[in-house]
Amino acid sequence: MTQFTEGIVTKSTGSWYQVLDPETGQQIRCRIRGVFRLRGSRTTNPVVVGDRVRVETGNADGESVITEILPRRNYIIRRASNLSKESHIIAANIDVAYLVVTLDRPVTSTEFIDRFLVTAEAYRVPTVLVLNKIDLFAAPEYREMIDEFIDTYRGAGYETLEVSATTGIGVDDLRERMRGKTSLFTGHSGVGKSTLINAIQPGLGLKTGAISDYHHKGKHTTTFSEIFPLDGGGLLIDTPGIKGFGLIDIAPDELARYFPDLFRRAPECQYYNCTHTHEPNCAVMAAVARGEIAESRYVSYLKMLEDDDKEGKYRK
Ligand SMILES: Nc1nc2c(ncn2[C@@H]2O[C@H](COP(=O)(O)OP(=O)(O)O)[C@@H](O)[C@H]2O)c(=O)[nH]1
Ligand SMILES: [Mg+2]
Ligand SMILES: [Zn+2]
Repeated sequence: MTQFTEGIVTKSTGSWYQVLDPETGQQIRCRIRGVFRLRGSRTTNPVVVGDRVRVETGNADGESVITEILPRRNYIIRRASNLSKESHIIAANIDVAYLVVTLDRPVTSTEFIDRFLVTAEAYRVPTVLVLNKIDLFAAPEYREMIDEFIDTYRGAGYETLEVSATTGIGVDDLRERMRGKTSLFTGHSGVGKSTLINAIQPGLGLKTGAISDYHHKGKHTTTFSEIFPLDGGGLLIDTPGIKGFGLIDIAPDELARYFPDLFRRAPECQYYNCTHTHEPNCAVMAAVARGEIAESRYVSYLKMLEDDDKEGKYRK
């Protein structure tokens, strides 16, 4: 007999989907109806992890089918690849995104971080920065570099946590924060997302290090985002490493609004439509000159505007 259930998509491979029934804890293997493929034509993936969906089970052929996607509260979207016009939604219905970054091995550039933060602002996803591998920077000569990083992002209004997945610094705190919430882990390949998740919830046994790095080097990544229910309540989304972060649907005259540290100053600019690039009496440029806005943040802003000029690369 055909029945309907509501659930959360916990894995999406493109050809089949896994849906968690929160009431029974059961994972249901599903297909989707072709109609979703058409409707989501601009994104490479119509159904994403974190989606709340309706599922039809108990069909005569034994196959469960996702029949409806409930409206998304928010999501993280990026350009599918450098030259592509298509977009890719990483996950939906996120309480907190944890952007895992490292200052070395690998280096996470401030431009990458700022691109992610702009998207998260635009699509209303609260983001916390997780500075992992802090154990590599225990020597006093690194303190200044770390403080500068933390000041930059705290100054912009973002919580920034110092963490070491391998020595356990900050892991209990993270686990507590994630209780009862849907959390997303994202960042470059190799920053320690899987190691961190294994530390937060021992027993998951996610692959880490060389093996997963190898997969991420290919043109087409062979791994997919996946959600893990947490023992303390809540859901954790692990994502494959991302190399770049192409912006989607953000117009140049809107861009500054997604830099909270810049936008705070904009009302004091002489011109209401100031682009903060060349105008006289620009309060944003003045704040950068006084060191009240981190230079790296302003440089990211300019680069994103510039990319936009070039054939609208990061728009549309
Ligand atoms: N020194 C140090 N190494 C770490 C830390 N976290 C992860 N690693 C190492 O970084 C490599 C990549 O980790 P992995 O979890 O696979 O990264 P992912 O690609 O982001 O999932 C592995 O060799 C880990 O052992 C950390 O806090 N400190
Ligand atoms: Mg990993
Ligand atoms: Zn201005």
